[in-house]
Amino acid sequence: MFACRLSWWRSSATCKLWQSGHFLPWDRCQMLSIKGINMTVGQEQKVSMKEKRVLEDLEMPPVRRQMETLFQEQPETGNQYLEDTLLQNYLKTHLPPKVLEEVHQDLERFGNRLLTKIQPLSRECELNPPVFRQYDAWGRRVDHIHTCSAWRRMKEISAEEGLIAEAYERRYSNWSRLYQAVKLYLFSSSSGGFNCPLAMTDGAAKVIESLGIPGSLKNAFDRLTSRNPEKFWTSGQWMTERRGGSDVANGTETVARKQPDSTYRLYGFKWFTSAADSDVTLTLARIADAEGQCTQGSTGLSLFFLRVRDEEGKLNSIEMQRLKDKLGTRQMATAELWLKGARAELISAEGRGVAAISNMLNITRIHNVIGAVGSMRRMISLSRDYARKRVAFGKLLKDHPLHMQTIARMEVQARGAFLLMMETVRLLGLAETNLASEQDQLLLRLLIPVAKLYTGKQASAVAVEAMESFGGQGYMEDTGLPVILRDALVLSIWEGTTNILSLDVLRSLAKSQGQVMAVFLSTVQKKLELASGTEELSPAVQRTREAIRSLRQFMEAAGSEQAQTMELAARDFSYSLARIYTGRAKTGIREPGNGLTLLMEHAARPDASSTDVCAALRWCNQELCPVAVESGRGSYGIGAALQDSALVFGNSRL
Ligand code: UCC
Repeated sequence: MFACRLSWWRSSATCKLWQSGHFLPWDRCQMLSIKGINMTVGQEQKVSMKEKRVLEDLEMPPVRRQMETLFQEQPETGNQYLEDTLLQNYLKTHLPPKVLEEVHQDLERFGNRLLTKIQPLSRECELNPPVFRQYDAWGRRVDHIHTCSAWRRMKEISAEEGLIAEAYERRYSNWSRLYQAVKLYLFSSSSGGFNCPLAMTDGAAKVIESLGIPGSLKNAFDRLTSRNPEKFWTSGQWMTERRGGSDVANGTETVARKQPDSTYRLYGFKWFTSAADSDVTLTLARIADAEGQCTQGSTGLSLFFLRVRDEEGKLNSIEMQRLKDKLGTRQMATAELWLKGARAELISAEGRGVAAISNMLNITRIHNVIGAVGSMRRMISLSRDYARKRVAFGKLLKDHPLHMQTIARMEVQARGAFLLMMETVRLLGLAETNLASEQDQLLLRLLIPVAKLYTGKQASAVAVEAMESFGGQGYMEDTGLPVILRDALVLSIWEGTTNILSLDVLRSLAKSQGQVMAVFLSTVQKKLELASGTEELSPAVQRTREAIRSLRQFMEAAGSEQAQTMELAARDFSYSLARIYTGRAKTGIREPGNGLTLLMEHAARPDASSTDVCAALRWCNQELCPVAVESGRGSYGIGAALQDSALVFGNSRL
C-alpha cells in the first residue's frame, strides 16, 4: 500500500505523484481518480478498490457522499504573456513596430512553452531540492551537489531561449535589454529558482563586457552568453563572508597570493555562495604583498574570476562545507565554501574590486526587480483566477466587493512596480547602446537601488496578502503557494537589504554631487506640466506636484543638517523617490520631450483604458512623500534616534 496524494500540477503529461518522498509516474497513479483515500498501486488492486468504492458509495450517507465529491477548484493561469494586458500595452506603446511584431510572436510562443513545459519543471525543482554529498561510498571526498534533472533542464532552456544571450547580441539595439527583461519576467515565477543563477550569469557577462572582453575571458563570455545548451555556463557571485554580508569592505578576509604565472591562488571562506553548482564565479579578495600583508578596507579589495571545476569536474582547490538550510529558494544550492588555493584570474585593477563588481551588482539588482514583479504578477493572477471559481457565502469571491478591493490594491502596486521595472531596463538598454544621455545615465544609477529596495518590499507584502486570498489553502504546502511567498521574502535581503540599498541611494547622490537628484527633480517638475493637460489625471498630477514640493523642502532643510539626518531619513527618502517616480516618467520615445508620471504616462496613451487611469489615481492616493511627513514629525533628529534606541532596548540603555 502506498499513501499517495494528488499533486496540484497534474495538468501536464509530466504529472507526477508524490509518494514517500518520491514521484510516481502518472500512468502508475491513475487510481487517484478516486480522490482523497489511500490506495494501492497496481492493476489487480485497482479492480478491488473500485469494487470497494461502489460498496462504500452505497453505504455512504448522502451528506458525506456530497462532501466526497465537492472539491475546491485549483487556481490556474494561462499563457502569462497573453494574459498580461499591461505588458502587451507597454510593448505596443514603446517598441518600434518591426521589433514589436517579432517580439510578440516569440513571447506568445514562450508563454505557451512556460505553461506546458516549464511550469511542471519548476514544481519538480521545488520538490527535489539539491542534495550535498561530501564523501563517496569509499570515503573519498567528493563534495558533489546533486541537482535534479528539472534543474539541469532549466539551464538548457535558459540557453535555448537566449535568456542571457538576447541582451548581449543586441539584435534589437537598445530594445534587446528590454526584451530580455520581459522574457525573464515571464520566466521568473516558473523558473524553479533558476532566475537566481541567471541573474549572476548576466552580471558576470556584464562585468566581462565592461572590461572590453579581454582575451583570457573571451571563452567565458561566449559561454555565459551562449544559446547553445551544451556550451552555456552559469556564474556565481561570491561576495559574502562570515564577517560581512553588507559590509563587504570590512568583512572580506579572503587573501589572494600571486603565482609565478601571474594567476592567483585564493584562500578564504565564503559564507553564502548562491547557485554553488555554477560553472564559474566572480569573487573579491585581498592581494597579499611580498610580506604577506594585505590592505584592509574597500581599497584592499580586488575582483577575481575563477572556474569552479576543471574539465574533469574536479573542484578548483575548493572544499564545500555544507549547503545552507534556507527558508526559501530551496530549489537552488547555496553553499559554504573553503577556498584552499583556488586558482583565479585578477580582472580588476588592484584595489578596485568593489567598483568593478558594482557592474554585476547593478545587473543582479535589476534581476531582483524583475523577480519581484514576476512574483507579484503570479500571485495576483492566481488570486484573480481563484476569485472566479471559489464560492463563499453563496457567491463567487469575485462578487464580494471587499475581496475585490483587496486584490485591486495589490494590482495597483504590481502595476507601479512593473512600470518602474520597465523604465529601469529601458534606461539600461539605452546606456548599453550608447544612446543614453548623461541625464539618463544618472537616472539609471539612482533608479536601480530605488527600484530594488521598493519592489522587494512590495513583493513580500503582495505575497502575504495574496496568500490570504486563498484562505487556508494558501497556507498548504501542496498547493505550491507557500513556495512563492518563501521565495519572495529573500528579495529584500539578497543583493543588499532595504537599508543598504537606501544608503546606496545616498551614495549615488554623493558620488554625483547631487546631480542625480537635480536630474530627478527637474525632469519630474518639467514633465508634470505636460501631464496636466489630461483632465482625468489632474488630481494625480496635483498630488505629485505637492509631493515634489515637499521633497524639495525636505532636501533643502536636510542640506543644512548633520549627515545623520540623511542617514536616518534614507529609507523614507528612497520610498519617496520610488513613489513619486512611479508617478512619473521621461518617455521621449515616440514623442521626444513628452513625459508624465510612469502610471500617468501609461494612462495618458491614446488607447488607454479607464483601468489605466484608475491605477494612476489610486497610486497617487497613497502618501507620495513619506520622508517629508516623517521629517515634520521630527523622526530624523538626534532626539528621535535616542528614542529609537530606548524603544528597542528599554530606558536602561539611555
Ligand atoms: O546575495 C548575493 C547573491 C545572491 C544571489 C543573487 C540573485 C539575485 C537574483 C534575483 C532573481 C530573483 S551576493 C551578495 C550581495 N551583496 C551585496 O549586495 C552587498 C551589499 N553591500 C553594498 O552594496 C555596500 O554598499 C558596498 C559593498 C557596495 C559598500 O562597499 P564600500 O567599498 O564601502 O563602498 P564605497 O567605498 O562607497 O564604494 C566603492 C566604489 C565607489 O567608486 P569610486 O571609488 O570610483 O568612488 C562607489 O561609487 O564602488 C562604487 N559603487 C558603485 N558604483 C559602490 N556601489 C555602487 C553601485 N551600486 N553602482 C555603481
